[in-house]
Amino acid sequence: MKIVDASVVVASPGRNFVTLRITTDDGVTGLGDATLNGRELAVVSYLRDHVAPLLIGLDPHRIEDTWQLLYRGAYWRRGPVTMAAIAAVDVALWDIKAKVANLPLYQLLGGASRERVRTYGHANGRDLPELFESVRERLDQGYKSIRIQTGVPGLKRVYGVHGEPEVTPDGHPRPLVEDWDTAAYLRHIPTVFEAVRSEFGAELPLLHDAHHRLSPQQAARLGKDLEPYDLFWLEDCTPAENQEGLRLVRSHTTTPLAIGEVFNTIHDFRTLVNEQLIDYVRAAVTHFGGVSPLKKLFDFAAQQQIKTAIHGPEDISPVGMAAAIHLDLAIHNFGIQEYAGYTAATEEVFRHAFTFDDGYLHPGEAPGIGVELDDELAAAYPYVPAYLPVNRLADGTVHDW
Ligand code: KDG
Ligand code: MG
Repeated sequence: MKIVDASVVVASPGRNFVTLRITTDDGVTGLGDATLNGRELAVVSYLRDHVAPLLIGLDPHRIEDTWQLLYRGAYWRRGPVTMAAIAAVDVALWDIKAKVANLPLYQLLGGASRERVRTYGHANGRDLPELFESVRERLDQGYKSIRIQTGVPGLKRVYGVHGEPEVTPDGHPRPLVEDWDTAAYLRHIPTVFEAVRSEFGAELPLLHDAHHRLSPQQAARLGKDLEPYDLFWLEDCTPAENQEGLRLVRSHTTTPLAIGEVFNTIHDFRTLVNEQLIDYVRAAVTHFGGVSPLKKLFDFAAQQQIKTAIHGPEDISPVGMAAAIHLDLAIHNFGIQEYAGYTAATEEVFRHAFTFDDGYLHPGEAPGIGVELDDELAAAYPYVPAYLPVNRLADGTVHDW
């Protein structure tokens, strides 16, 4: 069996998605997600110009060898563009292998370790009434665990509480500018969790994403202040490329910590895992080089009783999400899966076997990862230039977003 084609489809059914399709001489196809929010076309070029020509003629069954060839063979290691491109190849090859075996991917990863995959959803609100309404909506949809993000008094636009994107007079998009004040945030967030607990009770698992905005000292204070509200986790409390900074946070709080959605190799987690500085590893299949390296990370994390929580926002396509759900079902140290859901247009472009029911996901029993891409429909949603927001302090200084 040989690879005869590797082509890239870019579609924007509500937001941009980049999908790789690999085809074999037997006519079997596999899909991989290569979406890198705000930098999509860099990965498209990496795949079309540099990777696709190398794949033609290779045996699609040699997944590990192809992964090593793309990772080591580029000489230039790591980074989100490279690892998103490699991830798309890895997942497309797993899709092909599982289709040829006539098995859903999770069966090739060791089979099911559970019946269904627990999820959490997002609740957002500018103020408490809006937030409570959003929590109720998620509960009505079946979610059993909920991430809480709110506005902060005095700040106009904050992460998770969406604003309108900005456009230059000639129509080119600009990053939305949010504003930030760490002191106001640190004062406000514990009062939000106090209010949510008194409205929704002690038992509802609650999460919060600090989105890389705090120093280790500030994160330690927030973790301590949130202890009375028994969070499921506090996410990305610091920009954690400074892995050693988590020692300070960890030594001051028992609030569980989750980190890793911007990481793309196991090396980014080395100190965090070896010293058990976090409780959940949060990398995405799509940004971490695929199912093969993510499974290795999860096995490494399991040795320190660390659980998994694959990144699953709206900007991971249903292809990346499907691969994640197969992995979630198979591994032993699964923690929780983020699932933000998709627009109706996205659901039409990407037909998927995975299901969301009563707050739980299941990958389905279709051979492969269980996703088909409708090319004709995809062509009706061309690429739309778009950026992630940026963040500035009151004096104009750029802050982490
Ligand atoms: O593209 C950026 C998003 O993926 C990110 O902001 C989402 O933090 C996020 C999350 O936890 O889902
Ligand atoms: Mg996050």
